[in-house]
Amino acid sequence: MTIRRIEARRIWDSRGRPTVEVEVTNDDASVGIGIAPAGASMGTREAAELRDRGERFKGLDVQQALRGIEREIAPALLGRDAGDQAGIDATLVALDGTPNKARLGGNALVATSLAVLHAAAARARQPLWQYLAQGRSVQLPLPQIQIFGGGAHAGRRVDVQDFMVIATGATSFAQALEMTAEVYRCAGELMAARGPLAGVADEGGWWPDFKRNEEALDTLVAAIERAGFVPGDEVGIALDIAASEFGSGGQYRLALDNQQLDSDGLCERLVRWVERYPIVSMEDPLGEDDEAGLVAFTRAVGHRVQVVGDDYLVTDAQRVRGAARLGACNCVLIKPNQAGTVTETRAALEVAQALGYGTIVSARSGETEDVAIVHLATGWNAGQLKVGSFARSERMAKWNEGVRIEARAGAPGGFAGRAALARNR
Ligand code: 2PG
Ligand code: MG
Repeated sequence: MTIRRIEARRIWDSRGRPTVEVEVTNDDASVGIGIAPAGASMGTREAAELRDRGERFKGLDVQQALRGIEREIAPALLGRDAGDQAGIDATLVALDGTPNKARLGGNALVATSLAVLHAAAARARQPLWQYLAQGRSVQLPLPQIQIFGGGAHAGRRVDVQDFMVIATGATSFAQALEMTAEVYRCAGELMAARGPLAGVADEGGWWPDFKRNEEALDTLVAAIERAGFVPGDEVGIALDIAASEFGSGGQYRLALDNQQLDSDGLCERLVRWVERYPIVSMEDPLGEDDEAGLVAFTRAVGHRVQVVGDDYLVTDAQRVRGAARLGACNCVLIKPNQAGTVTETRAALEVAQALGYGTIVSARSGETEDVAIVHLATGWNAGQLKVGSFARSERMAKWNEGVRIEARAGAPGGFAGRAALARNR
């Protein structure tokens, strides 16, 4: 059974920006659709997006990426077997020919690669998660859900990017969402009570109308309690510091707190937060090039807190191996468009799992109705899933897909729960 048709088109993401969609049709008329998401806080080593530049849509149009798919990618893939994901992804990488996928574009490649994957699952007449699980016992992931959005997703209103919660007391995916829904609502009520409720940030979290970064943490703890949960025990805090966005060369500027910190200073500050607040997970605590800082932070708190590498590891198997040699982080954020193909994404995840690292499949701040990552997180048994907040349908579509998977058949292994959180032994 072979690929009969490949079509590429421009659609629009959750920020109203152009993005790439690819539709792959097999001989038997089964179809797969893949869509490229887009980040705002991006690691410098991510697969590069191909954007048109110029005046139109602030330079973000994707006509060149579409042309590359039509003229080069489609002719190379027609007649190939959609089930040969590794072979097809190797062709995509070779066709592009650059180390960072800049020529054909990481956006063109990831949309194509995901479309091929969907087409293969459709041909097998299986839900994507089941096609990926291949009979293995897999679990529904533990969700990490944003309550306040900050950093690059909220006009840098606060320095920290994601203030999230993890329902560590939940025993099912559905229950984790129920608990989070209450915390999200209570956080909104607290914001409204203390002044202007200024709307939501890019991923649907409440707009962070705070005077200090720690005020967000205090409010989050209050929201967890107001929702009737024990902070840390039933609902824990997860932060994405996204430190590369406010520092480089080991120097960091917390604009909201009007403080300049070096690597040790930021590390100490975050260790203090871990001691004072019910934090269970912290992502990108130091900048992507501050390897010594990441090692020091992991050494200090990695035994009790999950330390996640995003901008630092960019879903790259080689970089994950390097981090493990040094002892930096104990968990890897997995984003297909950072790698550029499904096969490279999976390689990063499998290397992380083999090294005893936790894994979190993650959406981007620019998303669509595409729900593929929920299936990747389940079928690959990643253990955790990060999608943004509990509002806006590009986010809710993904949470709802998890509810459907759980309600229909359920993953054979059940729900990953708090055991999925990584901690150094
Ligand atoms: C991140 C993501 C999602 P972006 O940093 O983890 O929150 O943001 O897609 O903008 O890189
Ligand atoms: Mg991040």
